[in-house]
Amino acid sequence: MKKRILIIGACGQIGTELTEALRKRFGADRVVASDIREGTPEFVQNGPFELLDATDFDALEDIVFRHKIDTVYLMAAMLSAIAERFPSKAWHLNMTSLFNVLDLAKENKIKKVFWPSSIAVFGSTTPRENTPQTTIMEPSTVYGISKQTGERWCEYYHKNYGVDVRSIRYPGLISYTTEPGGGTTDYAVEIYHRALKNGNYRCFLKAGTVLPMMYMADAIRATIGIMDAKEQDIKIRSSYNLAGISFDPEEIASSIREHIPDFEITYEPDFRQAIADSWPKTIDDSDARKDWGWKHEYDLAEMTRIMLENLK
Ligand code: AKB
Repeated sequence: MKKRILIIGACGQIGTELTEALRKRFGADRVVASDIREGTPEFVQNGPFELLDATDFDALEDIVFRHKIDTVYLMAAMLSAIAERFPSKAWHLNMTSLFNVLDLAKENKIKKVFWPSSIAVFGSTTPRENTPQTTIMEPSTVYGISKQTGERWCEYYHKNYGVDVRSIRYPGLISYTTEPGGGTTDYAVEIYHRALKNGNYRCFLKAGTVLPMMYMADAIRATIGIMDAKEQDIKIRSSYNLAGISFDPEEIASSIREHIPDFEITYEPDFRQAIADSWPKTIDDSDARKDWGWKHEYDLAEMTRIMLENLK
């Protein structure tokens, strides 16, 4: 039987590009995009689209039945910075949507699940350089706590109910198609928009704040790569560390100056600094490389070239 895929949160930063990549690969009619908000007209016209609140189990089950879905990518979530403003809403969305999807898989109504975790699962007691796959995890944000809890539940559903759930811990993601919404790493996208528009950027993180990041094309390849891997090759059912590039705001500003020599960056750290300070600087992703062949492609210079060229 041919795959039929549902993407939840398809209008978000990752969802938009993931939908496009999966539609290219499997055919638009086999990939149902869904979101709590209506997508752009082009997006909705390019293939099946459903309005869906991922916390509503019955609505989700109805879409799964109507479209004969076998694989779900659950991309809806409230990110780190915004979740600190709405802790209980964030917890409700991030956890209820996960349980809804895992329960459908447990009842065998879907066969395979992708669920994104994040570097936010780590905390200030985690080793920050080359952060290992298995290490101390004491997240201090609502988002991080929800992702760490989610990882434990994914592992539990796999071990006890045989659910084929796969996950990666995304670093900060950078893309020109859709802007991120409410994350701590969002500065690394905003900076390109402002560089082109104003020639300067006031950064909400301090100079020297190194964080793990990744160009979106690499993240999409990783997402599809882990879902393509043979079931027996997926040895970790909580979530895999995933690394691309790590840099601080100064380094991204310097890479922009290669194209816009007068570009200026100033610093006005806010509450997001404390979140960034609790996250790793670099990640050891050797398990993902070994188990399912992960390898990143984009470096900072190449990403900057692509971002500026496309945002222009
Ligand atoms: C955020 O900043 O909250 C996200 C993430 C690292 O998961 N981009």
